[in-house]
Amino acid sequence: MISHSFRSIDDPGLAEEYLRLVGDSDEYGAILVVNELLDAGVEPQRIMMDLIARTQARVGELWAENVWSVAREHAATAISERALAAVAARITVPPTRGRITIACVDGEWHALPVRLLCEMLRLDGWRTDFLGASVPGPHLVSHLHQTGPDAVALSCMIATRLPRAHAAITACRSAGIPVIAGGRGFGPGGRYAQHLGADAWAASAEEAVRRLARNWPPHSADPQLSAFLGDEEYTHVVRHRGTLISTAMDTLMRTYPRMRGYNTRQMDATTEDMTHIVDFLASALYLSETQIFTDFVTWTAAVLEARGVPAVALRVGLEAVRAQLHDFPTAVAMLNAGAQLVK
Ligand code: B12
Repeated sequence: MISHSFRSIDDPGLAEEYLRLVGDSDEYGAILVVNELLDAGVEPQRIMMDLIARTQARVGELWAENVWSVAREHAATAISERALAAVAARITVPPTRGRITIACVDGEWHALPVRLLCEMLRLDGWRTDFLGASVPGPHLVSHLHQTGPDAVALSCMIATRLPRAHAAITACRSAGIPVIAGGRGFGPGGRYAQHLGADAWAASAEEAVRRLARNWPPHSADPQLSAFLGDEEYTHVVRHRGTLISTAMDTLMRTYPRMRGYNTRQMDATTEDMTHIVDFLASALYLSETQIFTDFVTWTAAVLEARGVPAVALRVGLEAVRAQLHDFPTAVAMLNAGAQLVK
């Protein structure tokens, strides 16, 4: 039953009510709120950024804190996608600026942040080609050859995808198309984006709109293109990824007795955590950036704590990977730096 009527994005209670609706799988109610705001003359950009995007960030926190289940997060995200589509469907802006291809890097499934970006750019007069989640590099490049855009907007929300992001950035720039990068995977202030050769980076869709509206294409130096930054340590970790994970699981089983009582779901979650340890380590090695790994450890420790998993489990997991990499000093140093963060 709908008992409210919202007329401004700053209305008291709007954020909580909208979060309640998406958390209750009330798609009808959420879309009604969005339509009410549009009817009251609220700018669509404000609805997208201040309501839909902000709510999604809150959904992520609730999931990380173990207050909301994965299923509830998925349901809420599906409603956010529908609410965004409802806003987009109400407004048509003729393209006046240029054409931009928008895609997530290979293996990156967070499509909603770039969908928000896509709609914000469309409202600013760009013609957008939205390719969505996980676009393999070669397919992205053939799309560019077919459509000849003025820019590529590439999203990476999880740092494990950075090596793929690098290959994609290199391929786009080799095809003569400048790249704007974004998403939290590119690190604080987007510093990994620059390292990987992107022409520009923006923290948010609003910033990207401003960045692309002025001074585009950028006058970047001729790129020193190299599709690969990894060294011997990175190559070893990637090549032996499966063994590193399975051996670490065996070691955990021996050295962390509590695991012997795990049910299938707990075993799956532990395998996923071990997989993340190895994948974030590989990315950190690829970019020679210890912070990629330490940020991951800090985040994982908080997520595990919220789920009642003691810190010692993560420490033992890090140790189980380190024991297999004693001939690789950079990897060992990164694993040690991570272990120091786990109290
Ligand atoms: C929904 C969601 C998912 C959904 C995505 C569905 C979809 N259709 O998008 C699914 C279930 C697939 C998912 C999966 C995973 N997720 Co997730 N997810 C989220 C969640 C809750 C919301 C994402 C979102 O829509 N955010 C809202 C937008 C608006 O966020 P935003 O970052 O501010 O977006 C802006 C900028 O990033 C920027 N931007 C983004 N891309 C680009 C690109 C360009 C070119 C530019 C200029 C700007 C730009 O513009 C956006 C708009 O302003 C976040 C939590 C969060 N706080 O974001 C976690 C989150 C991103 N996920 C996380 C994780 C860990 C995962 C998984 C690894 C979980 C797992 N165990 O499997 C997988 C990884 C999947 C993969 N390989 O991609 C973590 C990442 C933590 C970390 N260490 O990096 C987060 C932060 C959750 C958390 N609090 O811990 N996830």
